[in-house]
Amino acid sequence: MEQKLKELERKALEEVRAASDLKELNQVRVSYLGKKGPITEVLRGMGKLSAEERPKMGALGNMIRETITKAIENKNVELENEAVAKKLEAETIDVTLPGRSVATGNRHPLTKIIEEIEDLFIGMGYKIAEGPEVEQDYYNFEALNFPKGHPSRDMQDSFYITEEILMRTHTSPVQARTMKKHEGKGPVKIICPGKVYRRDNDDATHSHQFMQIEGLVVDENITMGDLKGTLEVFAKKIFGADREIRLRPSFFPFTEPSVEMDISCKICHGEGCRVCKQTGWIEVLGAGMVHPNVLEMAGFDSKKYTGFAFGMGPDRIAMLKYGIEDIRYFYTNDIRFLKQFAVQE
Ligand code: 2NL
Repeated sequence: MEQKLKELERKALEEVRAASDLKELNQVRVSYLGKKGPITEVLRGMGKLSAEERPKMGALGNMIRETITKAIENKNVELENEAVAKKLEAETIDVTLPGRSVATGNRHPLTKIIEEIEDLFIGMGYKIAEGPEVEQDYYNFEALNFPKGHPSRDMQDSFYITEEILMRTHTSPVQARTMKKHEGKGPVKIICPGKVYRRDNDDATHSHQFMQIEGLVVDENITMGDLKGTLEVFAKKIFGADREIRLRPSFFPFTEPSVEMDISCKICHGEGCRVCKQTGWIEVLGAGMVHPNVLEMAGFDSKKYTGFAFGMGPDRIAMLKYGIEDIRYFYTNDIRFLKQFAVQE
């Protein structure tokens, strides 16, 4: 009996050792340690043994059971550790691999310029005003002192929808509308950015749709000095602190007096070059003191109130600032062009 038990122990331990996974190990446990297992079966024959032998065999049987149980427990831990190690290995992340880059867009150069100008004027207490692109003749021309017979009122120069309705040719109607809303009371201090439309044949410097930003201040005691100081701050912020400005007399129907502002040429510092057409100066915007007729039509007392206004084309500003040679680049969505403005955000 002793030999049979020892043989069983040897075989069981051998099978435990050979088990390659938890399922196989469990089968070994069931087959050797179960109630109907071979050890119980052998010990059942103890009745035939002498009273002396019986407890010895019983003790041996229990010892063998314990040895096998221990072996199974150890093997169990071993197999579990192995399974965890295998899983860890399968799920390893190589943190040294290069990351997948995320494709990002960037702001359009015109948006950049417009937001930069907006930020500057918001910092000086201006509000942003917007209005319709499909506009009445009254706000686009009449309320701005554009006389009947002015060439910009020609069918050839504007996109008319009816006799009285057209695509706005400037953002000035937004200013006329905003002034009217103030019901004769200042101050008005606004910046109007937006799309405008002209009946032009597109080329390197003309586009039938482009951008405009206008500014308007109406209050008591507003002078040409306020206009000049404001324009100087603008020019130095957008084009650089080393730029000079120059105001030249000009004409616009809605301002009197009217001026045009030039900035000193950065390329030649006033010497004269191709960019500034040998003059040392580059034209940037138009401006002036709001015409009394415009103030009166908008409901302001022109004896009490004065104001200044200015208007510029962000397309032109961006072309000057970034050295862009063709206005059509802004509107043809060539990603190679647009991507050049992705940096320095
Ligand atoms: C230019 C010139 C200018 C204005 C726009 C304006 C608006 C009102 C009253 C008076 Cl409601 N003026 N706007 C004044 C002077 C010049 O724009 O060459 N823009 C590209």
